[in-house]
Amino acid sequence: MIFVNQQRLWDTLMEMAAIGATAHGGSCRLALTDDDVQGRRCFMRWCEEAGCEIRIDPIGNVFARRPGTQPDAPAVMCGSHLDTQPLGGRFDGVYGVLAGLEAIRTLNELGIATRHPIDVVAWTNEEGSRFTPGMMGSAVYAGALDLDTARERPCMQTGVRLGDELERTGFAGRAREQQLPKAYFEAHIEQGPVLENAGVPIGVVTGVQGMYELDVTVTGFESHAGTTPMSVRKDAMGAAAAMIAAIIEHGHGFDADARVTVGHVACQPNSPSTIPGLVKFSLDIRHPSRPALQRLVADIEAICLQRTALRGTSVQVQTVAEYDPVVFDAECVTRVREAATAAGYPWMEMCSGAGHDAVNLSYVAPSAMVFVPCKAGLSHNEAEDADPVHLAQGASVLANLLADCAR
Ligand code: HGY
Ligand code: MN
Ligand code: MN
Repeated sequence: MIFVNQQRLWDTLMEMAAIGATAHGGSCRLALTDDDVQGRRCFMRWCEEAGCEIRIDPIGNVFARRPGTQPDAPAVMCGSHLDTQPLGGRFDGVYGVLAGLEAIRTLNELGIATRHPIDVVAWTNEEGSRFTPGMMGSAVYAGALDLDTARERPCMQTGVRLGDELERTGFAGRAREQQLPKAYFEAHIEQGPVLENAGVPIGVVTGVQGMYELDVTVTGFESHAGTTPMSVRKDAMGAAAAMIAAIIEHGHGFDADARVTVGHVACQPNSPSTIPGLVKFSLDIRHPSRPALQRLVADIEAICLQRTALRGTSVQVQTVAEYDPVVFDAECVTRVREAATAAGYPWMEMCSGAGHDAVNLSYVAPSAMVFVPCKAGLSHNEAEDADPVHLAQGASVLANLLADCAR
């Protein structure tokens, strides 16, 4: 059995968390901002110090390779993301990347060589907080999203194109991946309360629930707030507010597994005394069952059309990304279970409520995930926290998975 260095993993996580640290103990490294770049460069330096070769692909994914003894053998890959939510925690994504680095440092220390190379990957823009859709770098890698489409996506805050940010930051790489990995493993905090409530340190993740990301655009007509009678105004905000209230209500009533979120709203011209002519909002809709998810999305589209008729506005609903529920590779899941058992850690099987880069990787390579608990199940919050012991246990499981699969 291989056991990683708990203190070194924690110190590395805290050093990364200090980049873009927020007022209440979290991190803010939005994709391809200067803070994200600083985090990426720090990761690259650590990997080079651990003897890895770095390559960067055209969407900015960073691959750090620990060479194998048979260089042409396909790599065993692990990874996650270094970008965060605007008020993000210190562990979401970062843990999976730095657990991979810690696994490599441990293999180096123990003098363990593997036949297959091991790749640790930091995927670009997993969070989708500046540019939608999320899980973007892994989607482009897996061929689920076209590179040119991704490069054209505008920043929701400033309008700058993602492609321009890749050029500005020097992360529009040239590496074209020739060979798919033998397998992909991603370690992550659970981001929910299941493991903590069960008192179990390791989640063996069997799949991920389905998800739709939609953009809704409500178009009205800008006019004066004081002079335009209520009866004739085309109020995009009035229509959007009615839609959002009805959509969220529908999510509450649908069933216990439904998840419906409006997390981003933008209004034009965003001035108190002008009736808004344009409102855009995001829809994040999830469900573990594919038929139920499709019913939920169809219901919500119908709600948008009904509410728009009320205020003389028009509505456009655009699908930004859609993911069916994923079932991970049975052999990879078995490997996770066996690695946890061999290490002597209690484990339980579970489905992920959050989306992960492993969803995209599962389309092109046998994949699975390892979860560890987080405090009170809290994530996408600055107070997100995790126990250093659990983090090391998950990283030890990952190290054994990588070493065994790459042997
Ligand atoms: O939204 C999610 O599930 C993840 O943070 N990408
Ligand atoms: Mn994540
Ligand atoms: Mn996240």
